Amino acid sequence: MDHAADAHRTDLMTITRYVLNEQSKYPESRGDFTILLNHIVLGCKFVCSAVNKAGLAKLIGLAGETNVQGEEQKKLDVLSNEVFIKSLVSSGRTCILVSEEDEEATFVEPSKRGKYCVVFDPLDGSSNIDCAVSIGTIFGIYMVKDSHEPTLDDVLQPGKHMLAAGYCMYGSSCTLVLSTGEGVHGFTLDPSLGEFILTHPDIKIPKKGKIYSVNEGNAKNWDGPTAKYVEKCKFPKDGSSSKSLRYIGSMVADVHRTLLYGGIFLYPADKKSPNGKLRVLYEVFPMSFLTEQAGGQAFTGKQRALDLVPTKIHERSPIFLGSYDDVEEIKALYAAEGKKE
Ligand code: FDP
Repeated sequence: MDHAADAHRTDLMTITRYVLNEQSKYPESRGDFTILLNHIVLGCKFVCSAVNKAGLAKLIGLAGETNVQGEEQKKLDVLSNEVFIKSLVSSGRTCILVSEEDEEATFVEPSKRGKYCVVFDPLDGSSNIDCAVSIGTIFGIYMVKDSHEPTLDDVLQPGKHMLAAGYCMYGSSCTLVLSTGEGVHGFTLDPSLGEFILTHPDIKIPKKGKIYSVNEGNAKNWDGPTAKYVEKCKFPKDGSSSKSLRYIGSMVADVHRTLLYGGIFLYPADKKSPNGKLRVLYEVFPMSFLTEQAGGQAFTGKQRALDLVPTKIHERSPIFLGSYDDVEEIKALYAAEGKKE
């Protein structure tokens, strides 16, 4: 970026302006999506401000509850969840909400109902809160199937049916990355304006990367293809350089780096967790949607991640996502393993 030019820029592409521009391509559109997105953006700004103040405001620490996965809930998780649920319901544009923090889906009361279903993790990477490492919000948006009474089937749809997906990373800057199905765009919060400004237009993931990102502490339980792939990253036999290992342990931050620098992010199945750790609806799908939109691939070990049809709202899946060529390699290893069986 040209920071000197930035300082004098007067024609700012805010996220709202960007979405309104997109909307103008569809004359029949009534602005519902723009209103929904504005409410997601409001939630992100609130959480960003809370995360920034967390150390000072003593928001850090356990809230004394556990979430549906049996993990300890932090105060910031509870707060972020409440903020997003209230903001999404008050938008008047949603009918079903699925949050990582809530065991059951929220069905919006009829008087406030709209046509969108939002699946989200209000504060992903929460084990990193107490040490101020980047964390984030992940979201995906579906359209309710018919204008009938909404049911869980409206959110148990394959990821390829998502209309939009994104994440907001609360890091050294607050960055919102969004795809409405026409490429991936990154917006950075200008705290003085309170606006997200387009700073990373049309993000394209490098075709091949130099980084692999995985929790290697689980290596003893990996299956053959994952173990072989990581071995190849470290000891390539084709004369290429070894890849670097980078693992933050916060999916938003690891995927953000993967989108910008290229490489591969893996959360594979292992003997202890045959379905991996990451949740299909609000982690695997949105991140796979963004990766594909940026020109990369996302694979579960068995199929294209976005083809998966979830049967439960908190279902998990293994995931390998990132640069096209890097994911091609792991797909080949799984295909070879399949032939042996
Ligand atoms: P966290 O447990 O801190 O909430 O699914 C949540 C997640 O973080 C992801 O953000 C992250 O990629 C992954 O779990 C890290 O898991 P490991 O600690 O098992 O590596």
